[in-house]
Amino acid sequence: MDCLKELLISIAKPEIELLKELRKKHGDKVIQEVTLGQVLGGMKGVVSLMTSTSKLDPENGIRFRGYSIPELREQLPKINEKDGEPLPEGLFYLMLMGSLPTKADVHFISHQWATRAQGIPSHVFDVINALPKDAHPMIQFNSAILAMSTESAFRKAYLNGMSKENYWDATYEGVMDLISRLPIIAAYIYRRVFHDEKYIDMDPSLDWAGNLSHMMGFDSDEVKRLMRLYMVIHADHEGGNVSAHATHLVGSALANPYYSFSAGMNGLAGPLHGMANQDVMHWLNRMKREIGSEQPSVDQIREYAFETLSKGQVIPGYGHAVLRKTDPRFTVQMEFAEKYIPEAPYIQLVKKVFQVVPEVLGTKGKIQNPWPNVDAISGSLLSSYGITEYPIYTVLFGVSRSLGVLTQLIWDRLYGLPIERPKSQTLDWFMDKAKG
Ligand code: CMX
Repeated sequence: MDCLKELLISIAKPEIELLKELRKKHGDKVIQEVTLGQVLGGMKGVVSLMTSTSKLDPENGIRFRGYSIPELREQLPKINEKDGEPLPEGLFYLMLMGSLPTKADVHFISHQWATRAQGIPSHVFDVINALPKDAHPMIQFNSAILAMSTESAFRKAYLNGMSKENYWDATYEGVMDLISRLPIIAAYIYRRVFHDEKYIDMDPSLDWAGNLSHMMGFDSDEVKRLMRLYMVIHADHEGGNVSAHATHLVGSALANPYYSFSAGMNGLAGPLHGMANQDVMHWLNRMKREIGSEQPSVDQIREYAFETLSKGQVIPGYGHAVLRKTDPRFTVQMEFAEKYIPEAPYIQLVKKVFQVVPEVLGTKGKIQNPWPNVDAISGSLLSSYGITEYPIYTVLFGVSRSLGVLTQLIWDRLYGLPIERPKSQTLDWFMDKAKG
């Protein structure tokens, strides 16, 4: 057993006992009343999942094992201490172990992933190549993830009579393989679709995010720095968001990590979730085209935003199911942009949109949160650094999201969480409840 796994099981054992005790002694305790409106309104605010990797506060945003994004930027190990961004390997360690890693821990994970990444079977690339080039990159990404499940250590061990106590171990092996390989898959799709199939080999001496940037064809320190930040801030958003919940739900049937993560990625591909990052770019570009200006004025943007609402459309990049303030993931990207590329035209535009859209959405009355989310700026930032092909943005989100949802899956198996099976009722049942 490698040192990471040994540490993990030693950390997990007391927690597993604690959970057993909790369920045995306090299983009958009522923790919350649930209204009919909550059930029919997407179960917002209904506590029904246990996830320790991160926690989302409506006012202050995400904290990973208690650490805010600014704290992570300060305290996680970096390649370049003076002017760098934290390594996603460090965030993975933090989410898995619950404490900050040392540089040696991060180096160990980087090395593990670079080694494991070498083993992608050739049929995975055949599967991608069998799809039309104009198939959305998320279709290609998810097909590759499913095709990789032929390698699932979990399924093989299960068929060989693996005991329940060892589910976490086989899951860990699949998760480490899967995470290590996603940058290669994402970069392969990017080069296939947008760069005439001119592929770039991985450089095993690079870190995970640096390698993604390298294999996509961006070797500057600037893009690698951006990629590390991007991979950190999109990694996790507690357990109830669509990609995390879908991964957990499918995993609860003991589906292997590839099937489970694929389910999450299908959810991420929805325009109300991860696809919003590219939709923002389409919205900005449509606005520029229709107004006939590269830099529309604040008044013109206001009018365009009202027009979008009047057509019954959403303004992508704004609003959130949990957050009630500006998303700190938006703020940190804006800080990054202000520091390095304040004059970039898309950044200028995003700032103007930010000045008026919350006010426009506020007039709608029913919206709970008119403030920008992570997607309001991420595409503009990537695009300003030369990654101008919008359909790849959700794939990059997906590569990052693997860190959180797959760490959650390892912990689901450590805790031995059961199959998820909420009760559904008919409309008549709800009508009767309303009367009674
Ligand atoms: N533009 C227009 N209308 C919006 C809106 C927006 N950006 N955000 C919310 N609304 C509307 C909702 O559609 C809903 O209208 P109906 O009652 O007619 O259905 C009403 O305002 C109330 O919604 P809410 O309770 O405030 O928000 P929800 O929890 O239902 O939805 C979200 C949250 C993110 C889906 C929604 O804000 C939205 O569609 N935003 C735009 C898409 C987006 O940016 N998604 C990315 C989110 C972050 C991520 O996962 O990556």
